[in-house]
Amino acid sequence: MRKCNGCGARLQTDDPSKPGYIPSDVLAKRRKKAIVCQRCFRLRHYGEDLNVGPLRDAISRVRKVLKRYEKVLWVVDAIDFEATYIEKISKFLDGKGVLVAVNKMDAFPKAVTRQELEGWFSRHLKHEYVLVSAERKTGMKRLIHHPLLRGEVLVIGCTNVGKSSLLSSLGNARLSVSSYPGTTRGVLHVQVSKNLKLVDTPGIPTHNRLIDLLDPSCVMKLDMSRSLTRKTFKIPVERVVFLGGMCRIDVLGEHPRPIFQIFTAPGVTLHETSVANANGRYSNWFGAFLKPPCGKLKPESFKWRSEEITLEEGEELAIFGLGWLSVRRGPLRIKVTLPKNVGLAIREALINPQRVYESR
Ligand SMILES: Nc1nc2c(ncn2[C@@H]2O[C@H](COP(=O)(O)OP(=O)(O)OP(=O)(O)O)[C@@H](O)[C@H]2O)c(=O)[nH]1
Ligand SMILES: [Mg+2]
Repeated sequence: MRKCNGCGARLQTDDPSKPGYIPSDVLAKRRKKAIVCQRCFRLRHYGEDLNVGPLRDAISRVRKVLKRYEKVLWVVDAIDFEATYIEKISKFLDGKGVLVAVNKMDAFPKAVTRQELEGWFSRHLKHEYVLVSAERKTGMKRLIHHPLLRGEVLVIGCTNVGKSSLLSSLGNARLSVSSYPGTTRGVLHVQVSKNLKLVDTPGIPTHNRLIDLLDPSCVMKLDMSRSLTRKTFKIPVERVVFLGGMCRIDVLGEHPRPIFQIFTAPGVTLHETSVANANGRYSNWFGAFLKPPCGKLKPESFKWRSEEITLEEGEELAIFGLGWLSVRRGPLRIKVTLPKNVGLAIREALINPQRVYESR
């Protein structure tokens, strides 16, 4: 059975709503040539994702393939680190040679030095790692000259971290890439050099990133992988900041004027308002003025939770799949309201708050 050369799904001519579909006349015409399924064709040429259903059994499929390989390149997302450098994957890798590629380094603001980022990642990774950007092709030499990358190496990681982008940048392949989690559906081999073959795999799904809750066209509009936007807030208590309609931050507490910055995707509306406005107008703003979500969803389409959190100066709150909040002058006491399963993590500031402030 032939495979799609973009996403690795087994080609089939029966069901357009399932992975790997290709019309039978197209398949017949390209009998001996490289071929992509209808979904990959549309992704490449029209930038649209045909929804072919959720990725099923990715974990068991990846674990099965993993048995055949001794060496693993684990790709994680630098701008969604806590959501993608996870125990669930780490525990599969016992006994394997592991190198971590921390991808999307280009998305950080230009003012941040490589040294600062190196320092932070060296304190937060338990494995050997290389900082890379598949998009800008930086870190590629350090990656391919790493002693682990010889022979056949399996590439794994959560969905949407840039595994296929990295393989396309390293090798002479054109794998399908999109901002929607679950693009790759099967295993694909890429010969990078005489001595190195990398093997792409379907991403391991997460269920706690905001991008896991939105539909493909909305995730594409968010443009989470472009350079992040950042905005500084210096606001009194009892004000509200919205990150689109999906995350509401109420500033609480006694501290007169905390200062914080929000780093998020260019497509996310950042809006500060009064509590009265936030309460009264939210459902009209949801998905219209406040994006994401997109389209006709209502707040009732999601299950919500609220959490009160105090952050000190130099700390950040990572909001999985959405961005992070960094405290410049604290303490900052907030109530965060967001969909129930979206993860939060408090961490040491990734971008030194002093430095960010200076560079504004
Ligand atoms: N800014 C930036 N974006 C990147 C980089 N690498 C990948 N992306 C973007 O990240 C998104 C996901 O890329 P893919 O290569 O499809 O990711 P994947 O890990 O193969 O995803 P799945 O196949 O769903 O598991 C796309 O929108 C890419 O353009 C990078 O180095 N920098
Ligand atoms: Mg992929």
